[in-house]
Amino acid sequence: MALDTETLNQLLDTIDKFVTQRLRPLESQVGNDDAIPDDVIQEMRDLGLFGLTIPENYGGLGLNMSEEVAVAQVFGHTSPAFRSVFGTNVGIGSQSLVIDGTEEQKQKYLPKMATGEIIGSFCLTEPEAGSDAASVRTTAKKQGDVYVINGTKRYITNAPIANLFSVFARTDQTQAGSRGVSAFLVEANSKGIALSAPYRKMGQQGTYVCDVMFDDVEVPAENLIGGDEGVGFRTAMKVLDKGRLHISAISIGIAERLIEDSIKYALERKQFGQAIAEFQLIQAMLADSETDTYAAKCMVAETARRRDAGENVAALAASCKLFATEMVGRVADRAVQIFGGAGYIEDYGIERFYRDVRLFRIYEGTSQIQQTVIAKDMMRRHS
Ligand code: COS
Repeated sequence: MALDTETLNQLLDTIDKFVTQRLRPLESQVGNDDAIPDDVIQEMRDLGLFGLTIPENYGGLGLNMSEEVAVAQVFGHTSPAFRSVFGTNVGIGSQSLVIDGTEEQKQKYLPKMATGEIIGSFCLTEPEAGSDAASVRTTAKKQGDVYVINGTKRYITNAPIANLFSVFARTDQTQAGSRGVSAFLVEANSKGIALSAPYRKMGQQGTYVCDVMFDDVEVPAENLIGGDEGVGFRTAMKVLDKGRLHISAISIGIAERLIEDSIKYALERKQFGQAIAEFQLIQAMLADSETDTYAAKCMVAETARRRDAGENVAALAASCKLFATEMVGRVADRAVQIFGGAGYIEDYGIERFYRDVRLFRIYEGTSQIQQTVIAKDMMRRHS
């Protein structure tokens, strides 16, 4: 249910203050320590951030898509690692359950996800199934009242701190593609689960990512999401449609932050006897970034509105993700250029954002996968 305007504005204001006053001063520390302080995570719980999109009847705030992207944009004004802590509960770690779970499954897990007591994590990618997500090799074989899961999931965000995994595994060995895949809720303390060491990454330090290995892990049959086999891939795609809009909104927020930093610097920094903002070649970069960001903002707001109105926005969400994530890459590149030497130096934080945003063009579907989703939709509509 949509919030009234005043309540939404209050929420955005609270988050803006938290981001500006509490998180921004910690960016450099988080980048160096590769960890989010525990007290910050507790404050996120207290603010209700883990439950932003979980329906109200399960203890969340039940934000619709338009509200979610508005919040995500504000959260984009700081390092993306902060958002990642609660990002899986708001997005890919909870939405399989929210969208396709049974009532019993929702009642069992969602209230604790809304408070942040349970952290959810989305296990789709495998060593041999990245962009080709329908080719998952992880198996789930039914034996009496349980499914026995075997396989490896790769690059799983928040796996090191997760309590609950949404796992996509093949229940029908005779079906090679998407139709043999089912989705499961697997508690992280189940016997037979092992985690790799956390990955060391190009950017987004403070975001936790590792592999998850399943060795004869027994999962109660009632943890098959929605109770039906063979529809797990579709569940994953529905979750990703939403996730792609969320990532687009974060990209917009970061672009806004980088523009703010760039204009401030360009007005202060003097060369040839004047502020570099006075030079038209600098102005061109600022104007291109502003225009790029505005375009992405319009796309995302419109697609979110259409999703809230009940439309299938799979291809539009792909367009948003393609444009917004490539856009923030351009904006970050221009920010480095405007800062010049300072843009390459750690102390200014610009190079950190430059590295952080690179991931957006890869995870939750690469830019090339978004292009294929868009083109497939075009061909379907025109055939
Ligand atoms: N919503 C609902 N159902 C969807 C859907 C969507 N957005 N997209 C596809 N489906 C359904 C299709 O309707 C089809 O159903 P039927 O078998 O009942 O006809 C099924 O899913 C398979 O669809 P399709 O044939 O399009 O699947 P492909 O194997 O061609 O793959 C891509 C589609 C490439 C788009 C998909 O594999 C993908 O998104 N890959 C990237 C994965 C990704 O984002 N990974 C990141 C991991 S999370 S960080």
